[in-house]
Amino acid sequence: MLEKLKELESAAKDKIEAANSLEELKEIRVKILGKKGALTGLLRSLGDVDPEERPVIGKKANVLREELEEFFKLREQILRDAEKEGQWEKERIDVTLPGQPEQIGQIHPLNMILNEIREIFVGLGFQVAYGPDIESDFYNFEALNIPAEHPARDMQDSFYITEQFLLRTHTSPVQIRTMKKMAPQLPVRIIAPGKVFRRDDDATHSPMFHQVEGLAVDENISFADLKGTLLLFAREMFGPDQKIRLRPSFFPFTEPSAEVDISCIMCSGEGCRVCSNTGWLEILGCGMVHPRVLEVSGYNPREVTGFAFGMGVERIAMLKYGIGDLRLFFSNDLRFLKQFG
Ligand code: 2NM
Repeated sequence: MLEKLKELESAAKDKIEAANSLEELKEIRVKILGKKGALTGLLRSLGDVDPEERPVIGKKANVLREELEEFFKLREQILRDAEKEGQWEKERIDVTLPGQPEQIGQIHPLNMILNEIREIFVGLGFQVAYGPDIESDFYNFEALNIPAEHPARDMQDSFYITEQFLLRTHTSPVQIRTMKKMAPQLPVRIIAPGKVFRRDDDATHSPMFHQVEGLAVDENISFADLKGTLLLFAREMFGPDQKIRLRPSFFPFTEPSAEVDISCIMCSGEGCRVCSNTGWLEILGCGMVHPRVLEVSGYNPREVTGFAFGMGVERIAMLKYGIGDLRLFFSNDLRFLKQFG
């Protein structure tokens, strides 16, 4: 019996020492000190022992139990400390590691172009004006001399909110609002940049795109002023050797009206794929403000005249950066956007 106790003692101590986790230690404890554990079993079989030896062996067994309890406690403390240490180690922040570089963005290519356009016209004395994206039928069409039968007024071509309100199809309503506010003060020199909306969707048309429209109203504003302003714009935007060409056109809100071409920026007018061998690229529309438009805006068309123009920001950006699909501007693909840093 004594032998058995000795064996149990050394085996138990070895096992406790070898336990590598609190869980393992718990299992060992059950196997030794539990109800069906080795030491418990030994104590139960005390009845088989010689009555004289019983108190001695009983005492030894109890001392061993206490000793083992102490052993378990010690090992448990060691394992607990180790576990905590491991957790700290895992959570420790190494302040000497290099930092994560901050992903800072950059100006969107459309805003880069818009900034350039704005700077050019601000340099010519124009101010920047804004207006709402949702417009009334009056500001978007009526005041601009666009008759009720005009196709732009059709549901097929514009986004209506109600019968009377729609997403603006151009930024011209901003010009009307500004003139109405300023009249009869002179001069008016504004550009109106912003989002516009039309029911169009392909590689060169998006249902939402950006326009910059310009307007100058004063005494004696002539078509020559318009042409000079646009030539200067073309030179500042596309280079000092730029030429422009005006072709007669039609807009309900200007008379006369013209389309403006610049000499092709790919081939300098030689003729290439980009300009369909014409040597010219269309970049904007313009004209002298229609007398009716001046009138509804509070100016006397017998006393003042004005010129106006409008351009698509996406189209200018596509030409200047050589981009083939306008939808790239709105897909938020960083591989595309990062090329303009
Ligand atoms: C264009 C072309 C020609 C234009 C006209 C006006 C207003 F309000 F003064 F009548 N604003 N913008 C205009 C004229 C716009 O875009 C192609």
